[in-house]
Amino acid sequence: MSKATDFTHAIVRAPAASVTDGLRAVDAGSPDAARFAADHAAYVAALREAGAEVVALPALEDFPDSVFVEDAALCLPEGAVVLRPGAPSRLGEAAAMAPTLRDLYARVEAVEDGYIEGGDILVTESEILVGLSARTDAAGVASLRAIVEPWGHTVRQLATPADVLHFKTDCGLLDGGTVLATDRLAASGCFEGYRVIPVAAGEEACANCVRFNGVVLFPAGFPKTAARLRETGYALVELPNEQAALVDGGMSCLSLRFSPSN
Ligand code: CIR
Repeated sequence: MSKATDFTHAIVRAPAASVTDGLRAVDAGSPDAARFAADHAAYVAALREAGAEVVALPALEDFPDSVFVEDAALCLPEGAVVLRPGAPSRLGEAAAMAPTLRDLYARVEAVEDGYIEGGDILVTESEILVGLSARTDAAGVASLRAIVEPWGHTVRQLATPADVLHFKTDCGLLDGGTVLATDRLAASGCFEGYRVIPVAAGEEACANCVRFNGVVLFPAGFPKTAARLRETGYALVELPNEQAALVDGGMSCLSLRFSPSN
C-alpha cells in the first residue's frame, strides 16, 4: 500500500459547456463541449474501474476551467486543504469545492495567503513537492506548509520550468518513489533520490499521468512512452485527452484522489 498512489475515492466535476472558454497558453482552437464530456465520462469510468468511489459534482458554468478540480484543493490522508488558484478566473473554484471537502473530511483547512494551484503539487511517498509557477507563489507555498507540516508532511519548494503551466504538466507519479518526467524538468535535479522514467523525445505532452491503485491513467497518442512504461511493468489505461489538451489540461487535473479520514 502506498498513500501516494492507493486511494478509495476521487472527486470529479462535469465539464461546463463554457469549457470552450477555458484558459490556454496557446490557442489551437476551442474544445468541443460534447467531445469533452464524452472524454470525461471515459475518464470517470476508468477511475471507477480502478476502484474509486467517485464523487461526481455538477458543472459550474461560471467557471470554464472548473472541470480541472485538482487545482482547487489538496487531499491528504490527514485532511484536505482548500487552495487559492492564481488564475483570477479560477479563484472562486476553491470556495465552490470547500463544502464537498467538509462532507468528506473531519479536518479541512484553507490557504489564506498568496496563490497555489494543485497542478503545481506532487505528493510522493516521502514528501510534497511544490513548483513555483505563474499560478503558485512563495506565499502560497508557505501557507500550505504551515497547514500540512503539523500533519507530518515535508514540503519542498521547487521551480516549474519557464513557460510551463504547472509543475505536474511535466511529471506524474508512477509509484511512491518513481516519476515520469520530461527532460527539461528532470534536468533541474528536483527528482534526486527518485527513479525517473523520461518521456520519449517529442512526447513531452504525456508526462502528466495519474497512478490510481493498480493502473496509470495515461493520455492516448504517445506510443513510445506508453511502450516504455509497459516494458517497465506499469499497467496503463489510455484515455483520450485531445479536448482537455486544447485548454492545457491533462490526466491529473481532472480529479482529486484520496482516502477520506472520516
Ligand atoms: C488552466 O489554465 O488553468 C486550465 N485551462 C488548465 C488547468 C490544468 N490543471 C492542471 O494541470 N492541474
